[in-house]
Amino acid sequence: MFKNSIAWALLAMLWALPAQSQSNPANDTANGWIYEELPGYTLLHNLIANTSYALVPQGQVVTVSGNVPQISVPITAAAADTLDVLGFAELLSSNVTNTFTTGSSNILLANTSPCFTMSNNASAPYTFTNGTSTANNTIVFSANDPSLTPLQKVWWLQYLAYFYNEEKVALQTVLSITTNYNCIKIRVNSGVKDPYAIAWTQANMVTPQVYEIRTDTYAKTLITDAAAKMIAPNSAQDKTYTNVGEFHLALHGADVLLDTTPLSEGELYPQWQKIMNMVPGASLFYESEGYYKNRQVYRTDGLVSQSGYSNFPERYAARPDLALMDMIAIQYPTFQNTYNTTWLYNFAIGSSPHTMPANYECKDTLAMISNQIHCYGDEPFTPPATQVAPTNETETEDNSSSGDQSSSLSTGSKAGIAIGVIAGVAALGGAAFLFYRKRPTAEPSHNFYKMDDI
Ligand SMILES: *[C@@H]1O[C@H](CO)[C@@H](O)[C@H](O)[C@H]1NC(C)=O
Ligand SMILES: *[C@@H]1O[C@H](CO)[C@@H](O)[C@H](O)[C@H]1NC(C)=O
Ligand SMILES: *[C@@H]1O[C@H](CO)[C@@H](O)[C@H](O)[C@H]1NC(C)=O
Ligand SMILES: *[C@@H]1O[C@H](CO)[C@@H](O)[C@H](O)[C@H]1NC(C)=O
Ligand SMILES: *[C@@H]1O[C@H](CO)[C@@H](O)[C@H](O)[C@H]1NC(C)=O
Ligand SMILES: *[C@@H]1O[C@H](CO)[C@@H](O)[C@H](O)[C@H]1NC(C)=O
Ligand SMILES: *[C@@H]1O[C@H](CO)[C@@H](O)[C@H](O)[C@H]1NC(C)=O
Ligand SMILES: *[C@@H]1O[C@H](CO)[C@@H](O)[C@H](O)[C@H]1NC(C)=O
Ligand SMILES: CC(=O)N[C@H]1CO[C@H](CO)[C@@H](O)[C@@H]1O
Repeated sequence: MFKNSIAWALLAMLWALPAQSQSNPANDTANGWIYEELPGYTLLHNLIANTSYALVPQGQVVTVSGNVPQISVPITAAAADTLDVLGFAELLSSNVTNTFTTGSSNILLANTSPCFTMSNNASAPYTFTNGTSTANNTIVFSANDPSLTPLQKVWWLQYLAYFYNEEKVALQTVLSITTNYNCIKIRVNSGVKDPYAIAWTQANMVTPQVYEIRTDTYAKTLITDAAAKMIAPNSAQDKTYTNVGEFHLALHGADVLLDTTPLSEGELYPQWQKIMNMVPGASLFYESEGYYKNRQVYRTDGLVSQSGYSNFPERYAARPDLALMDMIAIQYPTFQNTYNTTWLYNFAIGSSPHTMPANYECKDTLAMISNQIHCYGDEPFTPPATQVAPTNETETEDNSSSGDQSSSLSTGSKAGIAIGVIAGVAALGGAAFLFYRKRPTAEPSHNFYKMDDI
């Protein structure tokens, strides 16, 4: 048995040996941040936002070279201006969660974690934000960046931990989550021979309405690590569509859709179909597709707070192991029989999101990360023969491996579509991803918020 803990120990050793070399996974530029140990302080660089922080132990005075803000660590009070930082802070000690005394108004509303007591009348010397501010009271936290892979995102736990002198214990948590992720990735990929095709879709209700098929590194890595093929627009094609027929056509071969279109309260699958123009007469291209015929349309907001806010934007970046496990479980419910998806739920068959219990409690880190994933890497997973067969007619980015010649369009007409679409679509930017919305409840309406606008 190649058990998690053994794998963990190996990983830890791997990390410990080349302590100062470039292969130190805790100090890899690919993660989006690095640190330097300098006399008397630690210099932390956020490479995505291009900001740096000199972390000076409380009560000490050092001379910091360059125009770098000095921060006394551990910091004693902070505000949250981005939700995902709370999902990470939750994995550190209560000494960390207790410092989050306040946040912007939409964060105070949308926080789903019981680990924080934030008030709208407190003030804090530092604000964790997703932005590019260089003000010396702002700390940019960029784990949400879609150019990071799931496993690169989890290293931001250590970035956050540096502000609290908890980087050593954070490292263990990162390695433990990484081990679980890699174990289930290996198991599912060694067992699946005929992969399903998954598209991550999102309609944006700008005018004119546009439809997006996500192609970023995060989405692509999560889907392929779950042993699926990612449906992606052909290379000459922009990832956003104004023409709904072209959008439906691009979804050809999709067995499963994962959708993050923002919906208003009370909007369910029928309303979603209208938004996606999957209604009779809109186009010929969707009715025969696997995702539509087999009702395989999933949403990420399957776990909501008592007041109806989705837990996914807060925790998905900190818990790539659960995000991957969900992506596997929607395809292969028997992968681990004891696992119920954390966030993803089948929207097309009318499943309901789970509401967190009123007595949901803040647990310690170990309790948070254990007992969910049980994985033995040397036990390859075999999909049961009773599973619906993949459509196997997929236009994926990787056109070489899947031997598919199913598209009825010539390359010339594809390029024509691409040029038409590119000309018609205003640049949407990489964002447009994490909308967190209030799910339907019996309570009065709140406004909903787009995370990227925070
Ligand atoms: C981290 O990496 C950077 C460059 O990639 C290097 O300058 C720095 O010394 C490294 N820090 C540690 C502690 O290894
Ligand atoms: C990053 O910031 C430094 C100093 O603040 C500046 O010199 C440099 O041009 C910036 N780099 C980028 C890519 O913005
Ligand atoms: C929290 O901080 C106190 C005081 O610095 C320290 O004694 C305690 O060990 C810390 N707790 C954790 C879980 O790190
Ligand atoms: C802040 O609000 C809380 C209730 O949310 C209240 O108990 C407290 O007295 C307020 N503090 C100040 C300084 O207004
Ligand atoms: C920025 O830091 C300097 C000294 O390091 C301090 O004098 C100044 O008040 C700080 N500005 C803000 C907005 O906190
Ligand atoms: C999964 O969900 C089912 C049905 O709601 C429940 O009976 C079961 O206890 C759950 N399993 C776990 C491990 O939470
Ligand atoms: C896809 O096919 C085209 C033309 O057949 C080829 O030029 C391109 O390299 C292929 N792409 C991949 C990722 O295999
Ligand atoms: C799917 O396509 C691949 C490559 O053409 C082929 O090897 C495989 O047998 C097909 N699977 C099914 C279920 O048709
Ligand atoms: C500076 C920074 O971290 N910006 C990120 C904010 O979040 C969006 C995604 O929602 C990223 O695209 C940005 O890079």
